[in-house]
Amino acid sequence: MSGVTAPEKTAVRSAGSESLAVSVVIPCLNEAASIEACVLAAQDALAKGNYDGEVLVVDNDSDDGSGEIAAAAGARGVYEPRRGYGNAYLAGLAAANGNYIVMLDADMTYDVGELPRFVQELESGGDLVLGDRMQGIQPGAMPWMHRHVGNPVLTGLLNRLYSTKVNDAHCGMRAVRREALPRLDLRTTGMELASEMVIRAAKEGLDIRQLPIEYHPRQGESKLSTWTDGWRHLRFLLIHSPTHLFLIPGAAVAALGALIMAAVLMHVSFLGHQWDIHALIGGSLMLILGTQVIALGLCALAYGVYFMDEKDEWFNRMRARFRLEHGLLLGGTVIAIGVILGAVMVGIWIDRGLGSLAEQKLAVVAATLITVGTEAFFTSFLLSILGLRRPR
Ligand SMILES: Nc1nc2c(ncn2[C@@H]2O[C@H](COP(=O)(O)OP(=O)(O)OP(=O)(O)O)[C@@H](O)[C@H]2O)c(=O)[nH]1
Ligand SMILES: [Mg+2]
Repeated sequence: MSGVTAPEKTAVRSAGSESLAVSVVIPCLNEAASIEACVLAAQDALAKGNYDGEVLVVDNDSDDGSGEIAAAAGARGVYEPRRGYGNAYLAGLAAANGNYIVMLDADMTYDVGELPRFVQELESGGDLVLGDRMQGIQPGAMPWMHRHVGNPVLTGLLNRLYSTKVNDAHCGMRAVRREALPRLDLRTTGMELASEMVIRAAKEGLDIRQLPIEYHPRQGESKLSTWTDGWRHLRFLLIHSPTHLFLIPGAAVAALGALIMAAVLMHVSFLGHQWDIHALIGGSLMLILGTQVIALGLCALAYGVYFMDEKDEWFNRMRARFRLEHGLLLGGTVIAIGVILGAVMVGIWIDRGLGSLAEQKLAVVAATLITVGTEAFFTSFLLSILGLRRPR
């Protein structure tokens, strides 16, 4: 918390008896060109809406005097020495006193006059209200790559992975009910905080709403780095969904590998070719790798469910149905079949007087089964270990 005295926690809107207080939280890194105008506009919006509130500027270690300019304009100051959009917001959200928190950039790209619309959505039950800039981007406000590639691709991926329906996952103007913050449990330090809010809200089943808004050309220099920040978002999207990162690709590759192996062993011709040992080795590789990735995914899922409070219906159903012994039995059986095939191969070799042997296919199948079976066997143990100290 900053040392500046905070306003009343519960404010009364002059129009009625309903109590509320609004905090406008503005992260700021070297925005001397716009921060004063931004603070004044936010104060004006609070005054016009008759909201008893505060304008809070998080100075993210600016070296152009932004923090001082904001304070002189009447903002409540919070200083966060650790750089990063996420760090700035984590400090600002923790310091905010408003029951409703409106977030926006310090660069005058957003019209803070829209504040009442955001607050009204929270008042009517929304938990998180996102601005949607996509139909209101003014000329020169957003680079072509961000508008047509970065934002739609990352937002589309987020929607697909987390079953949300948002249009603009990275919009910097949004509003959140302060009570919802503990459930959001935000932790990221960079720009990916924007994605984290949406994903966490979706996972918690919060009421997410959207409001179309305009996006204006920025004043001052952009702090957004297309590739670094894009990658931080992508990385965040992937690592929070083991199902899409590991299980689906792993299962697809393993199934394709098994199919190729079966096709070779059953002499099925495909694309006018009779596929042989090389295809079998390729199929084996895919089956082994796919199984490995599935195993990692199951462990990641278990970790998420046990220790990160993730909810995964499928995992819980499987956990109720399968015990450690089932995994050991499955792995053990597959290993045993592999060993038997290996023994058959050795038998053939002995039969031929320990001479030259050409049972490559049998060798590949035996080795594959032993590998895959061992993977299943020990993954079952690892899953059990992960569950040993799970919260009850
Ligand atoms: N990128 C970035 N922004 C920060 C940081 N600390 C505070 N901010 C503020 O976070 C807001 C978002 O940064 P912007 O540069 O506006 O990023 P953006 O809105 O995605 O990109 P533009 O459309 O170019 O404005 C601004 O108000 C910054 O001043 C930081 O460490 N990195
Ligand atoms: Mg901006």
